[in-house]
Amino acid sequence: MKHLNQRITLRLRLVTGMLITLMLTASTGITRAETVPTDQMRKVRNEFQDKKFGIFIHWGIYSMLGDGEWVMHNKKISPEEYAHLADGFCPSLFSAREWVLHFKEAGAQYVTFTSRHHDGFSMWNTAASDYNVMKATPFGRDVLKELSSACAQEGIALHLYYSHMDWYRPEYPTGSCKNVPHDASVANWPAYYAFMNRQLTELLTGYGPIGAIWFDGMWDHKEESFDWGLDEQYQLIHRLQPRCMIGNNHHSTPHDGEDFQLFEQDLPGQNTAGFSGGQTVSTLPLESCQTMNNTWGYSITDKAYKSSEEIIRRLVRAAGMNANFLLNIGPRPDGQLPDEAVKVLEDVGRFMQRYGKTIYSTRGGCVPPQPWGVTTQRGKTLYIHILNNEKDGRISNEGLERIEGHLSLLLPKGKYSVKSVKRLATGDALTFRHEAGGTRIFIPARPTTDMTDYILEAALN
Ligand code: FHN
Repeated sequence: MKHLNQRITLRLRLVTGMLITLMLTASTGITRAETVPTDQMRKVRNEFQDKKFGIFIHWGIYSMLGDGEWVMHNKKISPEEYAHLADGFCPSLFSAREWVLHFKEAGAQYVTFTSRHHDGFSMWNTAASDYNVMKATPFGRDVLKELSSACAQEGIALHLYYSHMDWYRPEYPTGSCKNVPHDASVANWPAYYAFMNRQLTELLTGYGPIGAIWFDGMWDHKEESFDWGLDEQYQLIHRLQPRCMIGNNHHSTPHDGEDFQLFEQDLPGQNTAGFSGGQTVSTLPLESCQTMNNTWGYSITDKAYKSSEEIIRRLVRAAGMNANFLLNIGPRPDGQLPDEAVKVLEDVGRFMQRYGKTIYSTRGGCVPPQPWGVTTQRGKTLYIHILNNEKDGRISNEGLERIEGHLSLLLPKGKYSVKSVKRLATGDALTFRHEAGGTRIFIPARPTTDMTDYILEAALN
């Protein structure tokens, strides 16, 4: 009887969900991604937003050439020639556990690993193709298996990047990336689609709980007529792991069935990198992925690393815009993380240790981004992050105003009122007053030690 009741309740929920979806779609044209997720998925999405900070890993046989993950395409390397890289792939210093300990020390809560990038090489022991890290390399270890065990051991969630585009397989119908041409007559979409779904099934059945599948490469075919078969593929993923989220870096507003929205090298609403022209910010959880230097995969010459301070500020800005921050690392061909990346992880870790409570489990604050920085919020606590205090290694007052001889910032008027404000690092209470334009907070002379992010904590009524 109990089971019958449960089944009836479940059915009712399902039907109600479907009805709301249909009604919304019919009356507003909004896609399912914007409508009613299951209770379970709502919880998963919320937990994802709480995590706030993840590490992106671009690692594959391309790393051996030290020229980024697009080297096959950029250098017009034929699949036959490129495949020889696998013959020499033996990352003798690879330790999944060491990686994960570094991520954990940095305060990251999840890792997104490139299971298969555009070069078509699979970084796990897939039965769908011998072109994989276990069978085609002298290394002969299932890198993904090791990573998933290390993640499980250390409590880090595992997300998987999976490329829709493939420069290696002749069955994949070449799209806008034409540098590695294939004989169009052998392209076979049904075969390729079945191959991808076989691989996705393996990933979702053999590597423990997968937090998300992170698709990329769909932009290779922008033609309306090209049907990627997303509905069926997304259903497969949700059927195999109902708690697995789906994100797709198609550079446009989320499609039906997606659980979070991605922004590449940009914060939500921006389009400085040129990948977000076609997208509007949705109500889904948001994630901004960014590189430490200029490349995703290992580049032996790209030393243009952003400073740790700059990376921390990007993470904080993302949180202030209600987005997670996915920070990329391109490990070396020997399996180690570049020294520069390790240093950044250590520095970010120190910041998160001290100020993580202003980031984790917060949402973008009730005060939208301002010229001086951003706010994050948990319940009635508002964290005010002054991010412009450093310029060229010196204190800067950009975005702040000097009023009656004192430095101050204005929280513009909104549906909130401030009860008290203190400086987070010291607990010192700060003076503030309500003005016509909002709440003005007076900031004491700032020590040079808090230059990365000068944080105030305000209690709201
Ligand atoms: O082409 C890829 C690129 O190599 C990298 O994986 C990034 C990560 O966001 N996404 C693609 C470009 O949109």
